[in-house]
Amino acid sequence: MEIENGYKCWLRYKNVEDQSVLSSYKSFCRNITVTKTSDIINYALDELIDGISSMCSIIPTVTDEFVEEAGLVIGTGSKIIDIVGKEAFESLDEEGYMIKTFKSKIAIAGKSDLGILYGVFHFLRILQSEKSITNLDITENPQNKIRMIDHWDNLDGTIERGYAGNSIFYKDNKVSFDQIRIKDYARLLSSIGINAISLNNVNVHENEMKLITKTYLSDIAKIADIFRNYGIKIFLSVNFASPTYIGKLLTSDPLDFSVKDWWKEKVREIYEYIPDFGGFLVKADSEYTSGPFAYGRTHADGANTIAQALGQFGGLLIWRAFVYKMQDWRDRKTDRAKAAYEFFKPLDGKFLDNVILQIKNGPMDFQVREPVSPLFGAMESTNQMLELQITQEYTGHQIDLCYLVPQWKEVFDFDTYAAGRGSKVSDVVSGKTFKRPYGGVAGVSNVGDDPNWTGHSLAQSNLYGFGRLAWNPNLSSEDITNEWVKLTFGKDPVVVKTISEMLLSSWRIYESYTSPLGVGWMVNPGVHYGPNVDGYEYSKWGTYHYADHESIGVDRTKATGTDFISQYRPDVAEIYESLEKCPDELLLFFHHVPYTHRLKSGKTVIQHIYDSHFDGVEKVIEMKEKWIGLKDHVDQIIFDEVLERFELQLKNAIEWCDEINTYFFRKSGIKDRLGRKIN
Ligand code: GCV
Repeated sequence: MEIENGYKCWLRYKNVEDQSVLSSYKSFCRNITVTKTSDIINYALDELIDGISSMCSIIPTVTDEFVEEAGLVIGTGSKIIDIVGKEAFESLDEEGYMIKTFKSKIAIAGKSDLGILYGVFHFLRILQSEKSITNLDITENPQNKIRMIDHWDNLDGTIERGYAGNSIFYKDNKVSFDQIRIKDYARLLSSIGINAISLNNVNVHENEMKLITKTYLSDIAKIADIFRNYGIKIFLSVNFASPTYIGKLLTSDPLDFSVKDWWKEKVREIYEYIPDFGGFLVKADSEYTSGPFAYGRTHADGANTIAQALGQFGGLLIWRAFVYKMQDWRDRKTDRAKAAYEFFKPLDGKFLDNVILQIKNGPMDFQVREPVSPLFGAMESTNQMLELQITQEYTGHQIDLCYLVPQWKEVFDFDTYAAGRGSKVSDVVSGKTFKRPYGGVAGVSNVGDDPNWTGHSLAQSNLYGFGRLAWNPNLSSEDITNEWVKLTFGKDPVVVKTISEMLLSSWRIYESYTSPLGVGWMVNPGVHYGPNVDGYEYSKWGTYHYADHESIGVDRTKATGTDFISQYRPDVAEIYESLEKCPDELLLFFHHVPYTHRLKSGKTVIQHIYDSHFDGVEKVIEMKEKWIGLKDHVDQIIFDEVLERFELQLKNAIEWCDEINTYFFRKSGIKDRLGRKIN
């Protein structure tokens, strides 16, 4: 038997166990008719044949002609349209697909090759779940045009905020990759609908700046060749000051004609190597990166110059809104949370149509709990993309289990009121709310060269869930979770129930021992793992909790605080402004309150801090025990390696509990109502 170490992730294609299901699969899958050929279709076909032979132990015959016998029919054209119905087919988007059973045939139809590939992956997902295929009638269109993975990989092979080994693209300042591995990565990403990938860190250091030079472009083009077969376009992060650093110009001023020409020429050169190049991703004027401010220009000036160059070839410019300034911890009026809105809102309508503003989900920085950024929906005439962090920087380093789909769902479902009630973030970023030409979702990758891709095997669920939500943000957390567990571990009900429950509760468990009531930032500086209550308190980063002996939290109200709250639309602002209405989990993000303040839960703030930390430790113990109960149900390697991580997680949770509870007991002098041991 093959030893499973997690490499195949959710594309394991295990033998179908249910015999009646298997015999139905065999009869439908024995013949495949393909009505079209292209590279993408050939790869789709390979995947289908591999999947079917592995799951059903038959090798299907493939023809390009319609046959009388039962079988799968894949592609486009009149005979397929007859099966799926003309009207329904016409209504498909460019990347959409239909899967329909008609008598003894199943058609997988799409308008484009990519749509057909996505349809094939969906069909394989159905087979993997051992569901009936006798009556399929599925129509799917992606809700977001751009569904992107952002790698923070450096040329030396390290990964910024990477917790699963080194880069799969670079080593020792060279592009260096295993073709099979990249192909498998492309398969994994395409199977969840990803269609764009940025290949390097948004912090573009000296070496990585040269990725857009001849020295590296032919190698980057080789990576693009692999991803292209799976419908994934390549993007690169570039340094705003490239004209000066690699072009040797005297300036990188975006309004200077030599700079404009330099970008045009650079882009032209890139398209010679990669004709379908996606575009650039830019982090400018942020955390010491170069940007337009150095030349007295705005971010719109900066973005438009580069976008114009890309526009000649249909390329996109993704510009990050993660811009803020360093500050003085003594200054309680300046508020980092306000920065992105203050910089970008006045620029609404000033960006070219191929610029997309990429906004982190929260106004600070991927904390365990933050409110949704008020910038979503604030810019009606600007394309917007949501940036999520799949890699677990503040959420446990892929040591602690923290499944982020429930967090992301809250973000997608958040009502911005941007165009009245019901203007969800998902509709703003898809472009629907303001009828924008572009929009989508990007996730910072959690992948490295560890055998199982993500370090913690269960962290694969975050990558999977990200892709599924980027395709359709209306899917429920429960459905995505269930789907992932079954594809990865099989149908065993004990496994499905246990792992699903574990995943679905894990974010709140992590929150309970690390970030009470939305406070955030009580982590070890730089590392962002493990407790350090005052680690960021007296720093320049704008990341404070303001705890004293009586009270804690950041007053961001209009009445008495930084007035961050006014950046939200009035219906939202009213809720956050009011102590009574503000949800408990965000209380300390928005308000500075005494430890004795009573929450909606009925507990005081201090008692909540004590309880949630003790409770967090208990819950981690329970998760670990439940995992041990799965010993004979999951693959040995995966079992051992996850158990090891649970042991580390427990140590971490105990550390957090002891340090946080002790800190606040010493600070406040208020005893735990339940008299538990606090040092
Ligand atoms: C890529 C945070 C992280 C940095 C990251 C930055 C960003 O500050 O700690 O590692 O840099 O966000 O998103 O640009």
